[in-house]
Amino acid sequence: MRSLIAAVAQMGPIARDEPRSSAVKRMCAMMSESADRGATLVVFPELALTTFFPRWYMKGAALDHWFETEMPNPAVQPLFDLSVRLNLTFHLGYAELTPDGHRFNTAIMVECGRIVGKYRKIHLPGHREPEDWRPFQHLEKRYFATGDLGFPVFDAVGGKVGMCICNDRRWPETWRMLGLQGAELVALGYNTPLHYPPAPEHDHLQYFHNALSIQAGCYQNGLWALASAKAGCEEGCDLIGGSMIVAPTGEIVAQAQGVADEVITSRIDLDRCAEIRRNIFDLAQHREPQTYGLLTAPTAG
Ligand code: CDT
Repeated sequence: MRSLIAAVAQMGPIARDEPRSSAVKRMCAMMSESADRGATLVVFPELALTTFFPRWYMKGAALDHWFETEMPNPAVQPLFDLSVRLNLTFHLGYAELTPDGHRFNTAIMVECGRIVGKYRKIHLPGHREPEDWRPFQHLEKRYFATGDLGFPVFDAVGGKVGMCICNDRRWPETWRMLGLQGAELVALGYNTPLHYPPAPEHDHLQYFHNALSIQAGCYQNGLWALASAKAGCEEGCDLIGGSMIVAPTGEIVAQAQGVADEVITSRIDLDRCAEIRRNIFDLAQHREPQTYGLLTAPTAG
């Protein structure tokens, strides 16, 4: 049995003027709680160091303010140091500005103070130009480039690990790309507004669609997911909670109850992936890729 106790650390809102030091302090408290509960892995949300800034239109230095130009850096060093002291692996989402000026919505996995995995978000939601009719913007398409690292799967916590970020979880291709490479555990963070301005008639389905996407991804690929929300009313915008740990059978085994900072944990047996992978979703046996050509045909437009 290859098993560990894993934690998901959901975060409540981060105010626009809340410094990174405050977010890091909150994360350190949840990292300690995770270790106290026996966890050796903790997953933090997407863009966990700041408020969800794509809800505002900005340029120049005002935009640069939200990005990290190096990782680690002095603001996040306490997280790296504490994880070494507690002997705990962690997942962190942040906005990345590369030395050559590219911007990505990024997640890293850090083991013993060392970055062992890195992912840059591929499915960027929202819009490029500011749209005045919206109650809040969602300018990810403007502020981030499409991730250029593919869907890496790497060794961590004694198994094969992959990552995706927020909107990626809604796309079956994300999970299948990770599943095909043998991922046994997927860490993901999200910032999902309760209100979807282009189709408000779906607002009441936000929690359902979150769970549906993650549970389907796990079941159809026989892997675990650790999904961490930034939740609650952030600068007047309600973000869903519902952080969860999902088994390879698609069952939710732990779930956050509120929309504030909250740690959930579960024991995770990586060998349970075989329950699905050796049976109904034995990908090597039962896929029919020669019939799936359309899936990789270029998109129109
Ligand atoms: N952060 C992120 O990717 N949020 C999206 C919101 C979709 S509406 C623009 C999500 O898929 O949850």
